[in-house]
Amino acid sequence: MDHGPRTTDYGLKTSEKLFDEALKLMPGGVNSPVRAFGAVGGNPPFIARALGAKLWDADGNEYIDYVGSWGPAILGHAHPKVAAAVREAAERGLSFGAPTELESRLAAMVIQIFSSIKKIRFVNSGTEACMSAVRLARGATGRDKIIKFKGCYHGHADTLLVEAGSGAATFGIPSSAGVPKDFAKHTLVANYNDLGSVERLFQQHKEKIACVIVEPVAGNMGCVPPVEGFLQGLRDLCDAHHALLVFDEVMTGFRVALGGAQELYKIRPDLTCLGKILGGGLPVGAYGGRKDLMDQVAPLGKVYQAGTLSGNPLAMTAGIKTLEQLTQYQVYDRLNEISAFLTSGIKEIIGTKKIPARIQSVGSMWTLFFEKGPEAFKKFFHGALKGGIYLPPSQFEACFVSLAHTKDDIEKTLAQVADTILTA
Ligand code: KE4
Repeated sequence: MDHGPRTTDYGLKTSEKLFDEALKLMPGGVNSPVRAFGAVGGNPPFIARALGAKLWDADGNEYIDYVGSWGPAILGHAHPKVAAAVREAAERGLSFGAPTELESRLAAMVIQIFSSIKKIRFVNSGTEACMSAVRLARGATGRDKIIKFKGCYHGHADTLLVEAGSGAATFGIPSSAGVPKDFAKHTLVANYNDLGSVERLFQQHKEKIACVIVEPVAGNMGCVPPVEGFLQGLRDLCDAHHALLVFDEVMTGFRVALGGAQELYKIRPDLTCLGKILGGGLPVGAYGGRKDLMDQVAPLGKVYQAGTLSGNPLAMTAGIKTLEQLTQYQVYDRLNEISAFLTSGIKEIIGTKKIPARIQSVGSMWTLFFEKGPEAFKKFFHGALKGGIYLPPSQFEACFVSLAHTKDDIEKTLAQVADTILTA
């Protein structure tokens, strides 16, 4: 069994040395902020290789992986059928900037899976998907304002990088430098699972709201499921006020069910944003929905959106091969069963050891919340990492189980959690 790289594979470069070098070259030494371990301290392991549910870092340490590249690795890393198909596709050229049959094949698969999606546009990230869906909602309704929820994350487009200040419903306050107040003022912020805060915004801004964009299961404040009636309430409010309902299923799509949260909770959005699993680990995002809306996207309509590498053959190939695996018989029964083995095991540990913590989950996405706050999470995180369990380095992220996690992986994880949670 190949146990990943030896440190010598990288000329004795340890993660620490690699991080020192990276810090000189890239802001924070990373290409996405959360990877820098800012919320938990310490230096991030530099990953050299991954296979199935395992990661190996540049120092040769092995981990059981519950980040899964923040969701895409639902099959496990380097699935042989996906990797082989991408290798073959690369031999035929990496990108053409011209239509290919592969795009139509993946589009047809998604449209088959999501009954609310009649037409789809591929982009390169979840950010692009959400940004474009919001632009389309504004273009189609002629309205400028949008409603998002505090704690929900839809990528880093200016109009969505906006958090409420305190208070239930307020004008958006930029959560990043560089977002002009003039942009943020069109982004209204409500409280997740609080329909009243949404209703008040619709009352205050009659006829001015283009859409409500929501994570149908929140994953970016840790895993927070929708309370009974919340999603249907959003559907009803959007219908009553002639606004569009946009489900950001970048994380939940193909995750909480093959057809995402809209399948699980039986709510039909007008537009859906997808990403992560859709590309199987290669950069793919997408937005899609009602035909009368999607036909307003260039070149057919007046809502402009474009992308050099959108729909490129390698990413399409990875997506097609990933969905081929996910559409097999009883895949989600298997995934949910192994996930429940983990989450119920953690729940039992918390209960018997009387730990002030709680686990929240929907299928194979879960978060262990520490009531004593970030310090407790930080201790737990590092204890788990030392014990070979790789978790997201932030209390406010979701963990993911893959189809490659075995009973043995889960038993090892539970033993480590039982050990480490006492130190938290
Ligand atoms: P990307 O642009 O990162 O592909 O997708 C943005 C996005 C949109 N919508 C949802 C619900 C998302 O969760 C994301 C991205 N998720 C984060 C982690 N929760 C990606 C990790 C990171 O930022 O490095």
